[in-house]
Amino acid sequence: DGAISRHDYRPPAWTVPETRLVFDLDPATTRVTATLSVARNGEHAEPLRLDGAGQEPLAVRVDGVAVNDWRIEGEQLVIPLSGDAHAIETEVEIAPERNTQLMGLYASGGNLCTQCEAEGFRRITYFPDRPDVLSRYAVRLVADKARYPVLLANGDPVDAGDLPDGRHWAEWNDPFPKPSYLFALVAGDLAVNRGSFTTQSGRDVQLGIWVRAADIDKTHHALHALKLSMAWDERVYGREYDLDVFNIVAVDDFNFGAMENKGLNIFNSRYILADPDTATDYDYDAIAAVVAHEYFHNWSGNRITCRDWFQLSLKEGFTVYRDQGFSADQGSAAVKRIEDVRGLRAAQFPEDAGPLAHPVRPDSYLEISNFYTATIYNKGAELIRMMATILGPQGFRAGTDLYFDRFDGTAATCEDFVACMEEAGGVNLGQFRLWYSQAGTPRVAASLSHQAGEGRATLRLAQHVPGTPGQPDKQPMVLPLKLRLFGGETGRPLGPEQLVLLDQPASTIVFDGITERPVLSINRGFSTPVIIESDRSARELAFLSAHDDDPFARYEAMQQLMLDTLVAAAVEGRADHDAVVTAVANTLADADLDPAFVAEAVLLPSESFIGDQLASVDPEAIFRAREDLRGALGRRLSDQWRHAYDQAPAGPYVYTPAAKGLRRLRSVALGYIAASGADDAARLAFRQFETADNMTDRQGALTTLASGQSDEREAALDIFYNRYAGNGLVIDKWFQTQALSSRDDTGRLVEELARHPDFTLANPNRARSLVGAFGANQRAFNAADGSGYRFLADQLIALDRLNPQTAAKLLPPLARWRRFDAGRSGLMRGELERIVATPGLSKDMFEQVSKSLG
Ligand code: B3K
Ligand code: ZN
Repeated sequence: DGAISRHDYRPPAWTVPETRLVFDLDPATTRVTATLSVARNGEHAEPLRLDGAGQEPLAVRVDGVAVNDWRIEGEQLVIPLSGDAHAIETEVEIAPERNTQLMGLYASGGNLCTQCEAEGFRRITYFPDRPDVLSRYAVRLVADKARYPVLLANGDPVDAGDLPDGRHWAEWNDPFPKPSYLFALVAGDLAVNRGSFTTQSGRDVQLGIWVRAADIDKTHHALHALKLSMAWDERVYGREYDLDVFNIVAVDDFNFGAMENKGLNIFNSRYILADPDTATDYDYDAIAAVVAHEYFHNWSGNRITCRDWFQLSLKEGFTVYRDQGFSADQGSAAVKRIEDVRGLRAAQFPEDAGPLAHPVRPDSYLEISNFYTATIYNKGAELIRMMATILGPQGFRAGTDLYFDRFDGTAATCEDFVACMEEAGGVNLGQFRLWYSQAGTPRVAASLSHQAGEGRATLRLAQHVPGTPGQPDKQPMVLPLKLRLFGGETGRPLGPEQLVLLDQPASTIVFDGITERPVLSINRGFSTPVIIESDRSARELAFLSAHDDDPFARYEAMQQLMLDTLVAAAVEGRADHDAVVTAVANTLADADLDPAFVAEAVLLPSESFIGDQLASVDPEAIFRAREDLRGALGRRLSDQWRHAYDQAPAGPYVYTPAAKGLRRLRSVALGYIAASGADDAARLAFRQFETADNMTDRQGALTTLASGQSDEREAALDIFYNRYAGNGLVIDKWFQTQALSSRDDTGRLVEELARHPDFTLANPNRARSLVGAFGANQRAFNAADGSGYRFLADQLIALDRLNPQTAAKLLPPLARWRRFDAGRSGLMRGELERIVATPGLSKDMFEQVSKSLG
C-alpha cells in the first residue's frame, strides 16, 4: 500500500561524497545539471538509484560519457554501474513558475526560492533524496541580472561575475557535508539588512536578512533575535557558528514557518517582518522563537542530522526544547511555560487522543509531510525536557556535549541521543524509551489522604496510557512528577519539592510529620506531559491558585477550577460561578504578580479544551457555559477589569516584557468588559482601536469588536482593511480575526470572505488565516446543519489540487468526528468520504482522510 516502515531501514547502497550543481535559472524553464561523485557503500551489486519527481532525464553521463542503459522505475532513475566510484552527470528541466506545491524550486513574489525538506530536492534533480546521504555541495547559479540581481546558496560565497546578454553568475561552496533536504538557493531582487557576530573563538560572521526593499525597516527585530540566539547557543550549549556568512531570506509563499537550510535559512515572511504598526507582541515573540529555532538547527539538525525520517523528532523535539529555553530566558519563564503547555494541550493532546495519533518516533507513514506534527515537535520537546529533569542541569549538559561530540557530521537516531543522556547522566533510561514508541497521553489519578492522628499523609498515584490506533495495550511509563504539599490552614509548604518517578502502574507515597491538613501541588512546572485526574476540591484549587509557590502550578490550579466549573455547567447546567469569581478576584488583587502572568491566569480555558474533557462534545452547551462564566466574571469584577484596563504602559510602544504584560492584561480586561455587556464596551474598544500606536492594541480591540454586533465593528473592520490594503500579513489578520469570531453568523461570514477578491488558496498564509482559523472555531465550525464541515471539505478539495501538503495539514478538525453526537459525526463522516472519493486526491490527503475514517 506504499507505506514506509521504520524497520525496513537499510543503509544507502551508494554514497555521494561530492555534488556539483549548475542552475540555469528561469521561471519558465530552469535547467539543472548535476554531477554526483558516487561511491559503492559496502560489497553489493546494486545499481545506483536516484530519486526524481516530475522531471525526466535529458542526458545521463557516466564518467563523462553519455550512456543509455539507464531505466526509470517508478520515479527513480536506475543506473547500472560497474566500478566502485563514478562521476554521474544528469540534466533535467523544471518549471518553477508552475510549481504550486511550493516544494522544490518555485516562484514567490517574483523571486525564485527552494524548499527541500522533506522530499523536495528530488523535484529539482535526480539524487538519493534521503537524510543519511551526506554530500559536499558546490553550486553555480546563472540568471538574468536585472530580474535576479541577488543569487544565494548554502555555505560561503566563492566568486561571481557577469555574462554577455544581461546574465550573471555566482558560485557558492558549502564545506559541511549535508543531506539534500538542507539544500537551498534563492534568486531575487532583494534588499539586505546586514549585521555581524563574532563567535566565542573569534570567527567573524556576516549576517544578512534579505527581503523586498520596501520591507527592509521591518527586519531589525529578526536580526537582533538572530544575534541573541547565536550568543545564547554558545553560552547555554557551547555551540558556535561555523561558516563565514549566515543568510536569512523572507518569502511570502511558504508551506510552514521557516527552514534551516545550511547557512541560508528561508522563512515565511510572517516570521521575519515586524514593526509596531503591523506586528503584535505575539508576532514579535514568535519571530524571535522561530529565528532561534532555525538557527539552533545548525547544530541540532544540520551538523547532526537524522538517519531516516522516523527520527524526525531527534532534530525537531530537541530544537523546540532549545528554542523554548531561549524564549524563557528573554522574559518570564513562567509565562513561557504556560504558553507552551497551552499550545501542547491545544494541538498535541487532541492529536494523541484521535485517529491521527502516532508515537514521537513513528513506525510507518505514507507521506512524511504529514508527520511534521505537534507530537513530533512539541511532545518531542517534552521528552527532552523530562530527560533534562531526570539528569539535572549538569548531567543534561554533559549529555548534550557528548551527543554533539560523538555524532557531529553524521546522521543519527533518537536512540543515539537517549544513549548519550544515559551514559553522561549515569542513569538508566530503559523504560523511559517507551515515550518514543507509545502514543497516547498518559493519565495519572492522584488522591491524597490525611491520617491526622498519625501525622501522616498518603498519596496514591495510578497511571493509565489509553489505547491508540495500532497500539491497544500499553506498558506503564516513567513519569517524572514534581510535587509538593502545602498546609491548607497556614499556607506554608510542608517540606521541599520532590521529584517522584512514577514507573509502576500504581504507587503509594507516604509523608510523615504532616500535622496540618495538606493540599497537593502536583506536576509542578508541567514536569511530565500527562493528564492529572485529582480529587482536589474547589476550595483546594482556589487555595493553590493563591498560594502555590510554583507559578505554573498556580495557573494550573486556576485552570482546573475553571474547567470543573465549566464542565459542570455544560453537562449538568449547574452554573455555580462563585469559586472562580473569588479566585480571579484574588489573582487580580495580588500586587506581587507579574501582569503577564495575571493575564494568563484569569483567562478561561478554550472551548475546544473544555470539549476535550467531555465524553461527547456539545459545542453549543460549551459555548453557552463559557459565555455565562465570562459574563459573570465581567459583571461581578467590573471595577477590577476597569482598573486593569487603565494600567496602560506609559509612552510610545516598546517591546519589553513589562510593557507586553500590561498590554496583554489590558486586552484580556477589555474582553471581560465586553462580556459583561457594559454599554460603553464597543465605544471603549473602538477608541482603543483608533488611538492605538501599535498592532497589539489595535488587533486586541478589533478581536473584541469582531465578536460583537456593534456599528463600531463594521467601521473598525473597514478602517483596518483600507489602512492595510496590500500588506498581506496584516490582511491575513483581518481574515483570521473574523474567522475566529464568536458571532452566531460566523459560518456565513466566512463563506462570504472566501469569495472576497483578496482570498486565495494559492498562498498558504491566506488559506490558513481563513480556512485554518475557521476549523479552530469550535462552535462555528461545528454548526449543527453541517455547513461548516461542507465548507472545509470544499476548500480542502480545491486546495489539495494546488498544494497537498498545506491542504492535508488543515484536515484534523474533521478527523474529530467520533467526539461528537450522531448528527454531527454522520455529517463529518460524509464529508470525509466525499474527500476520499475525489479523483486525483494526493497521497498526503489520502493518508490523513483514510486514517481519520479508519
Ligand atoms: N525543518 C523545517 C520543517 C520542514 C517541514 C517539511 N514539511 C522547519 C523547522 O522545523 O524548523
Ligand atoms: Zn525545526
